[in-house]
Amino acid sequence: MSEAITTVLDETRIFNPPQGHQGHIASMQEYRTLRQQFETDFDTTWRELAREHLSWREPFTRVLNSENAPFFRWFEDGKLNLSENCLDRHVEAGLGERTAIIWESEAGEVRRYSYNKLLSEVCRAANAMRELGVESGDRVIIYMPMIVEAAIAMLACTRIGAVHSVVFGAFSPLALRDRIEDAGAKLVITADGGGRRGGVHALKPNVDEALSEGCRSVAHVLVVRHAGNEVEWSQGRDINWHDALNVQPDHCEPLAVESEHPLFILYTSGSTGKPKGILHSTAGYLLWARVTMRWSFDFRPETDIFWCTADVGWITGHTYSVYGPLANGGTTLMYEGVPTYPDPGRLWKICADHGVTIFYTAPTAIRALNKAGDEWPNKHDLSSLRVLGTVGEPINPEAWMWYHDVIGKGRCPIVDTWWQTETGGHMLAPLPFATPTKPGSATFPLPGIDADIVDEAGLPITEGGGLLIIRKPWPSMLRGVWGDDQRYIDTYWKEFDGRYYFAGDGARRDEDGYFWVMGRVDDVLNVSGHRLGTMELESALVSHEAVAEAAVVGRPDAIKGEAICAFVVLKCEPDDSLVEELRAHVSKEIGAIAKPDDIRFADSLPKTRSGKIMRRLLRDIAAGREITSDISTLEDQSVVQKIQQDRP
Ligand code: 6R9
Repeated sequence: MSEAITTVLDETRIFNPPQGHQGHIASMQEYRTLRQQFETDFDTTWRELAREHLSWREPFTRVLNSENAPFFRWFEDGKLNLSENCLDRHVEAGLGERTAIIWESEAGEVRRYSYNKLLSEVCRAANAMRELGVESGDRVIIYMPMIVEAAIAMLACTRIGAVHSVVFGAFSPLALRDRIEDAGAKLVITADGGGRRGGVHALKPNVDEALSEGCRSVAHVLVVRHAGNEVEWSQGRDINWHDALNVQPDHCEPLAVESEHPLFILYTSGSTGKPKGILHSTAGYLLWARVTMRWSFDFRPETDIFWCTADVGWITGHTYSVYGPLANGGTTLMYEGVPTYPDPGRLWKICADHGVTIFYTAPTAIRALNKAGDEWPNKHDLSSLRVLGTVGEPINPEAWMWYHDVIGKGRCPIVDTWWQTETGGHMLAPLPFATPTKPGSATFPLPGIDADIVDEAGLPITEGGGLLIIRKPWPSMLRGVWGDDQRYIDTYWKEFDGRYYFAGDGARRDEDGYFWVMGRVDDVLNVSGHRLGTMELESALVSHEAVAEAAVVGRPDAIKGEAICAFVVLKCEPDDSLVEELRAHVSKEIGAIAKPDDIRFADSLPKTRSGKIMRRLLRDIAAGREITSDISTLEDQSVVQKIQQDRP
């Protein structure tokens, strides 16, 4: 158990919501009534919500089709277009001049896109993509920095029914190649590079490298000129984004697609094999993106300036940097740069400069900024803030309290939102002006979300620890794993024989019924809020010629939540340079976020007689803890002593 978790176990403080403001869901009484409504009249409640919040081209009649469970279909006979819901709808309502996106670069340049401007750019991009042969259902990879063109590219895909797959810009060429191939993408949209720490993080060269082998499905690469770095140009294949858009009309008829039309694929790590392509579909995802913005953040599109710091390469960036705010006709902020550049006050300066009202970030950032000292936030006027959110990993009470006291000055409710790439949007979260909060708890399931904590046999736990599950389907749930139906069933539905969605997280319920998410129960690490599979890391390590065998575990880290600790058995004698070489190798295979923090060489790995690596034991060793696991099944008892002696 990590330190964050042990302190959470002792947490008893409770904070009542601020008085004097009514949230979209105004009280716990209203919350309970709404939950009850979903309970007793599931179909009607979802039907009304979907009719109220989405603009339909063809209305749906059927709410949920469970005939082919767990391949659920929502609102299946309806038709709509996502970009129309995020753009045209607001322009038609007279909001065309409202700011949709505020963008700030690391160097301090600011650009504002009104809904009118965003719509015409999206139309041009959609027309350009069509001209390049992209058709409805085709896959498009987006490998970009945090620039407005990333959001434009996503929305343009949705306008013509293309399926986007955003790949985080820090992923390596090899990781990018895997995703391009798995998705069978026709087009890659990228930029020359992005701004990072005062320099340039080149992207286009990574695309060139990724495409140098395989990837035969890719016909074109659209390149945004942004950072100004030199890039090579492959005639016929590479196309300048600006040139392509400039010649296009700023009107593009949105394609009405079926509710279940695939919207995007987003790759995420699991406990086995390569990252899986989580598939989301159109109507259900969009509905929940819109509704959770209101329920969990109390989003008021007329007045709020919403800032989610997540990169669009992650699900949080999809739902809460782009689709959620735009589906509501509100203003979202995008920042391209690191949070501590040029100093640790940067995020707070941006909040002050733009009058950010709702701020959403990850515990790892909160901890790092807390460590940098109170003088940084105290230099800036944070009085515009009214709601503070957190996501990505369990937040330790200390970080929560700092966020609450120093950033929110005790005025702003903290919304700790638990959800996953797979869930599409928030599942557990407080309602900012209704739910009393406890530091470290994501409180309760949102209305309509039938989440529970059960024991291994699937029986509900009234108090204490167990596994987090979701019983009934919900509109924004994943629709499958791209190209691998069996993996979808095996990963999420097998654990409880198809009865519940298995989230892969452990959780505890306290005496007041609050949920406390404790972290993954599978072999997935959470490093600074990023999911990494131990298996993925291990295969990257063993692909190095010097490595015979590797086992990777997480160890508690005060800032990152978890650090990556690799135990490596070599084919040769260890030498000092090998540690750095292996770290660089993993970074090249996956990306810089996957670089192991510790590499420890061992003669052999502790295994059970049946050949399973004893990860719990390795976790104890990595954390420098006393060994608590039962090692009686260990094949060779001397291994433990040897590994412990080999401390770095
Ligand atoms: C949105 C996102 C999902 C995993 C999830 C869990 C952890 C996310 C959390 C949290 C505790 C929270 N997680 N939010 N743990 N409290 N508020 O992060 O998606 O990248 O798919 O990660 O992150 O372990 O299972 P994703």
